[in-house]
Amino acid sequence: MSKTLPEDFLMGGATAAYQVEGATKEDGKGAVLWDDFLKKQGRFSPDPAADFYHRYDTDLALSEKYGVQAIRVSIAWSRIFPDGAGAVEPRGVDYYHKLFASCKKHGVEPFVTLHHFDTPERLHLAGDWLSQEMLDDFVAYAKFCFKEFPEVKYWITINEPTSMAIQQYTSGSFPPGETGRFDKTFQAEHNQMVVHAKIVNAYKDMNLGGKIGIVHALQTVYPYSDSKADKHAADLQDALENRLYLDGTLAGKYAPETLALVKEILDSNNQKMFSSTPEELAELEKAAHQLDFVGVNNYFSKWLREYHGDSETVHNGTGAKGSSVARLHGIGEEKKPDNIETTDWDWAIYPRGIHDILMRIHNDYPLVPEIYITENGIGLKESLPADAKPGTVIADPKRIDYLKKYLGAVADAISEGANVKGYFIWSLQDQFSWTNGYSKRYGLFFVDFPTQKRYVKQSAVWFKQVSDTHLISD
Ligand code: BGP
Repeated sequence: MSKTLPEDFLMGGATAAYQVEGATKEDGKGAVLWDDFLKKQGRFSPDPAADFYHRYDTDLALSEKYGVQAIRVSIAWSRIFPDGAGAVEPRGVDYYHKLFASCKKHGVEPFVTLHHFDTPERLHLAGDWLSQEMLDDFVAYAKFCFKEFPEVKYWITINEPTSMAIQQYTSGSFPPGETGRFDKTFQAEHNQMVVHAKIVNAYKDMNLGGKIGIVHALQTVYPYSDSKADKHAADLQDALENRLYLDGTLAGKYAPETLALVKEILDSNNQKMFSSTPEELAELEKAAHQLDFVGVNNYFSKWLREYHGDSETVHNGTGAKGSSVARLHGIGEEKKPDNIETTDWDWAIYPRGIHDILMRIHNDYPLVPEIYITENGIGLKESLPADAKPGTVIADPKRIDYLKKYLGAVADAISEGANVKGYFIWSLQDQFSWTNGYSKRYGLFFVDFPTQKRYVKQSAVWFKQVSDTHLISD
């Protein structure tokens, strides 16, 4: 049976500055935490990415043609303030004005993120989200953007604070690459929530008439079995990835049960609880009452079982199916039930997960008025057919199947009361992935990276049909 989406449901495509723009050394752009980290790793370069810095108009024209009504872009902080603070680079400011003008020309609404994993290098070296200097400079940069870009009507403060903190300090796949530091992870999460709250409150004081939200990675966590121990492992993992953050940003206060789970993780690892002040907690509470929307990034779900050994994580960054390992001391071990289908990167395809996380927000966090799916999609190994010509449409049935199931689950959540206003596919076009380089493709539009030519995928044709009709057919 086909499912229906509301008439005003927005269909969008998502990008992030560092993953699409390329031109990392052009027009005075300052260095970011990734530049050196990737160079030392020597696996892949962030240039040219999808060369969006020069080709945004082409991609926005494609968006217009294929029913993409909105686009998630992020501003690269270091294009505006190359050093994170101080002197402004006018060429960076000009670029974003031109990008937003092109959005307007093509009738594509920009949703603009202020920080999408790309901390300026100086501030990263100063301690990133653990440093007060970074937090202060981020507020100043945000206020600058609000004044400079009145054409933007939808702002997002931070993309995925938890996944950034976890990958920086627990699993080590993001710079600075530390592992097992739950204390730093939770402190960085708390700090990001506080600075997010300050920015929401400042934006509301400025009365600019737009909307402001935050984007969170919410991968649903389930127990592997019905045993008490597995259920507790799932609760601990959920506290680390979802609950602390949902409490802090959507309820404006941490529930005592959430804090008890966090403390249990830290105690098991002999690490200190994160610190907070009454002023910070008041800021969180105020912001939660003013937040316009929450963005949900959901790709997969996790199943947890009890585990008492040492922490061990192996990140599958190559698409070698079955190579991931995730066992955290004081939390649990990830183990998928046998019947769950996975991608080559071991991400569980489980549409029920997106439904369940939407219903959880709807039921447990009623303060937040609107929800957007700000990222969802499937990474695949795809290549250009040898006989491809301009106009060749690339077949990607697996993506269409994934999107049908996930969008269908979103439609179910809407019919059960969740106020979901739109859906952004990750990603608009193929782009650079932080830990997977160029081999994990997500786009509606195929990018032949050596030539930077774009080819339409069949999923884009399917997407346009959904955007035009609001019907998800079988
Ligand atoms: C999200 C990020 C995106 C994007 C996506 C896909 O966590 O916000 O920036 O990278 O995940 O992840 P990956 O590139 O690892 O497949």
